[in-house]
Amino acid sequence: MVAALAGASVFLLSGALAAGAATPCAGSVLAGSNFEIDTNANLKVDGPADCIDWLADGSGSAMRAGVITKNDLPTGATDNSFGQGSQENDINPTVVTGSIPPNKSDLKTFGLYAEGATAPQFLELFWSRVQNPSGTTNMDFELNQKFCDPSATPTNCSTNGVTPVRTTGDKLITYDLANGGTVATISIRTWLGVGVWGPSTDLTAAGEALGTVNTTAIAATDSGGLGALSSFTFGEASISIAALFPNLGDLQCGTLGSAFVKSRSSDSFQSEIKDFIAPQSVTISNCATPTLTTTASGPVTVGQTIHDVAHLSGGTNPTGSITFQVFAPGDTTCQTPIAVPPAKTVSGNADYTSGDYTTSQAGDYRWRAFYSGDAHNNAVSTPCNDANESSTVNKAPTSTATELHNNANEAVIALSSSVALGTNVHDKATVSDSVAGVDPTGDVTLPAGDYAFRAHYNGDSNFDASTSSCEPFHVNTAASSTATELHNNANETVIALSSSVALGTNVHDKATVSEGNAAFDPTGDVTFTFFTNNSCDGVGVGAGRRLRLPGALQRRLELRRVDQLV
Ligand SMILES: [Ca+2]
Ligand SMILES: [Ca+2]
Ligand SMILES: [Ca+2]
Repeated sequence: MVAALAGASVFLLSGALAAGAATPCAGSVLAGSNFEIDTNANLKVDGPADCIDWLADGSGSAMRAGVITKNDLPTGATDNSFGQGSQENDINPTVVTGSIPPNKSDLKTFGLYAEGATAPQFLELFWSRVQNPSGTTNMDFELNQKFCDPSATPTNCSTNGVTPVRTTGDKLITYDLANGGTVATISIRTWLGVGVWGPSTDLTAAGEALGTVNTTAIAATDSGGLGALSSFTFGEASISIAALFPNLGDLQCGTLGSAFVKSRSSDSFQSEIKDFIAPQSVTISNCATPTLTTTASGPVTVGQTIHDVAHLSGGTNPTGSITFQVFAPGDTTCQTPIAVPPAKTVSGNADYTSGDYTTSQAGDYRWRAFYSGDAHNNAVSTPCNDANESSTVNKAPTSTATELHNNANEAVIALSSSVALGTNVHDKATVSDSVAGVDPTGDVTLPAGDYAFRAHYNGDSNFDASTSSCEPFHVNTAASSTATELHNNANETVIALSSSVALGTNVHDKATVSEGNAAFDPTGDVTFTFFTNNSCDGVGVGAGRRLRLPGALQRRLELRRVDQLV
């Protein structure tokens, strides 16, 4: 059953308000139409050049372009039909599988055609059936606004999963042929809000429809692929579009999206409906469908405004409004719209510009535009990711400045100045930008040179990175003093300066390095020099042992990071 719905195609009636039909052909046609609803219904063109029929031309030709046909499931045990007792007002008729009884119409194919490519004013319909049962012939074409598609959301299917849910204003075209009759009565009913079909209007009597049946067999070669048709198994009808949408040319237009046919047991409208051919997706409309394209602004820098321009064309004196939606850069499928008022009042086919939207992120903003439609024009909108429907927003520049501070008193240390050894300092980085309402985020790093700071801001999704100037400074060395003591090797006693010792005494010298810096301990070497005079004059003799001071002492310049992001 579902498979029977596959391959749905669409035909479109549009612009019906624009122009009249061509010169009517000299044949059996509905007034104003060129489509042959032959007294003995057939599919081939019989009349002169102005005439048209289901086939592109005379005997042996194929279906003309634009004809939509839909076959029933094969006749026999796998055919589907409505369950016993189903009738036209049922909103959820049951669907059953099985052969159609010989006293009922076993449907074969139905077809539709919109007469007039650019200015259609007539809708043609045909039905065909396997055999001609006794009794009256009653075929109902149901035209719905919604099409049942089990794979769509929503499906728009009734509970049987095949026929669509009905909408107020749906149409039912009834084709009723008396037993032995050759001219059908074509009537129309409208689905009412209360959930029943409204009263029948006889379109045949009103001159707004014409329907006939084949009284002789139609050869397979003249059937456009329907196969050989015995008498009374092919019926055709022409209906004025104005009858489908009665206010045509006045106030209203309408659109129908689904068509299917079913057989009814008798002239009684309440009688049982039996075989059907599953719905076909169609677009039957007397509304103009304007073309809507757009041109989004950009590129700009984050924080600046963007807008969209909608180009409306092809409408029939369009009125109504155009609204705009914008979608943030991450919303690549347009899931979360941000309305950009004001809605623009439409007055004719023209360009309409949205309000400004102030950006807050770098990236590609997406736009959609929606035309409301009006009494003569269908609503149209641009899809997500339509051409020219994105505004590029670039990152904003930043600058980073630094200041060196003394921890002890927060005083700013001037560039290239000197501080005492052991001074604790920290660097303060300030990231600046010129975008109101959007602030940079991210990190500032302070990779210290030996004696300079440079701050680097790594940027974020909205702001470019920036690096401060080099911030040099100098750390002074601290003072130290070195004192010596002469020791007697024998007893480690200190030998006073300028005193005397006995000949042969072994002595050594001890050096002490002192400094007043609490943060640092001195490292390096002490070199001893022995002099043979009493005044350390000259170069000395016999360099003594060179000693290394306790080393690997830690430098304690402290680096601190201070975030002051604005
Ligand atoms: Ca015909
Ligand atoms: Ca014909
Ligand atoms: Ca069927």
